[in-house]
Amino acid sequence: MWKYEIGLNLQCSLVVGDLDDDGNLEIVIGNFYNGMYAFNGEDGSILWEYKVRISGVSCTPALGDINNDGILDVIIVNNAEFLCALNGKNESILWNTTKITYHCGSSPALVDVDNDNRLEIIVGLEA
Ligand SMILES: [Ca+2]
Ligand SMILES: [Ca+2]
Ligand SMILES: [Ca+2]
Repeated sequence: MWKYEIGLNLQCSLVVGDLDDDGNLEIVIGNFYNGMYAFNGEDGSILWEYKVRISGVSCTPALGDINNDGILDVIIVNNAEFLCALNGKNESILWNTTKITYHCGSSPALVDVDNDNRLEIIVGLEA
């Protein structure tokens, strides 16, 4: 159907979700050097591209509506150990944490652990 040469050093898996609420799935994937891409699944065109500050992405991103606005958000851990939340529709930054002290080699998980209908973000850190 289509293909896109994303560059060297893909270390994470892709995730799929309807980021812009048009009924078609998008594909989200991170590049070790550059950052994140969201592709329109129906034709492979780029919905958005987000340059991660300092370094790229080696962990699979997580998709979920963390601010309950009806739009899927993209949660990223980048290689400089920043946790970042993007609006899935237009890659605007919802928030960006300060540096996580330890290396994070896993993907974030989104779960409502306290049953308040708001998702929590769980990341594993390497001590
Ligand atoms: Ca879509
Ligand atoms: Ca949202
Ligand atoms: Ca919660």
